[in-house]
Amino acid sequence: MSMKDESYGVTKQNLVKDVVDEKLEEFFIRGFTVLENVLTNEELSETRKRLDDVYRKQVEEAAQNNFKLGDIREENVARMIFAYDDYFLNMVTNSAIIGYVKKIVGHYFILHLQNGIINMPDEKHHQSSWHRDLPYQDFVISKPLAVNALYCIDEFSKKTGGTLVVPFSHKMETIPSETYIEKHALQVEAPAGSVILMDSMVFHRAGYNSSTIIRRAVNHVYVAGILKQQMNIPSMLKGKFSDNPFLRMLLGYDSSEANSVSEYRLKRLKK
Ligand SMILES: O=C(O)CCC(=O)C(=O)O
Ligand SMILES: [Fe+2]
Repeated sequence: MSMKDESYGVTKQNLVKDVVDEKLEEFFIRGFTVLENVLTNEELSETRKRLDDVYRKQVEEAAQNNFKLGDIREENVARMIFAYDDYFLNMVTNSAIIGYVKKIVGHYFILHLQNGIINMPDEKHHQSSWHRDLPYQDFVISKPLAVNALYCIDEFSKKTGGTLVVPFSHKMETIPSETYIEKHALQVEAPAGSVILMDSMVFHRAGYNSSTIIRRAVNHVYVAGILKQQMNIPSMLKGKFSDNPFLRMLLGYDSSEANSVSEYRLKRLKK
């Protein structure tokens, strides 16, 4: 037995059998972990191109409604990108990620959001303010209700503005002081193609991009089935993908509220 295996007076210890367990232990204790090599280089170049295209489309949509995304601090964020380009459903349904989500929030979960973040060189991004992805929530809970999968589409480093996180902050009701954050926040450094798996209650923010490359990310929040979606995804998709039972659950087709007691009971009758 090596020194590091010794313990005293301990009756229970986590058991780590494989790399998934190792990552999960890190996730539950620190609030986040990094999974490398989730996307290939080909997928990354395709994603960059398609993300920029969807963003352009959303800029045009705003223009048609006579405003600029910058007017509402939405510049360089593309929302619900899978509803604009099916290609982005691959990230939502990635089997490795879904495997983790099941182990974290349980078997019944829905997609709350999918955002593309375009962190431009030498520009302050709105996501660079400290926040939780379940905003305005100030509780502590023993099991996560929500988990983020933040895909690094370009390299995350100190220079490119990798995400900053406050470890363990999913266990704190309030955001720690500036002094504490200054001392203990970490900046995630990860190669393009990695995924940051994070408890949605962890305080985090996008870093400042002082490089010359664009630092893109695609963020996903998966929530326990009792929570809401950021937008009404089923109404946005108009039935698309609803013939697949897994996608029905994930995209929220099966969790919309019944409009009456009769409708609620008729739904149960069909189950
Ligand atoms: O881009 C990042 O580093 C963080 C993005 C983020 O916090 C978000 O999309 O909620
Ligand atoms: Fe966030």
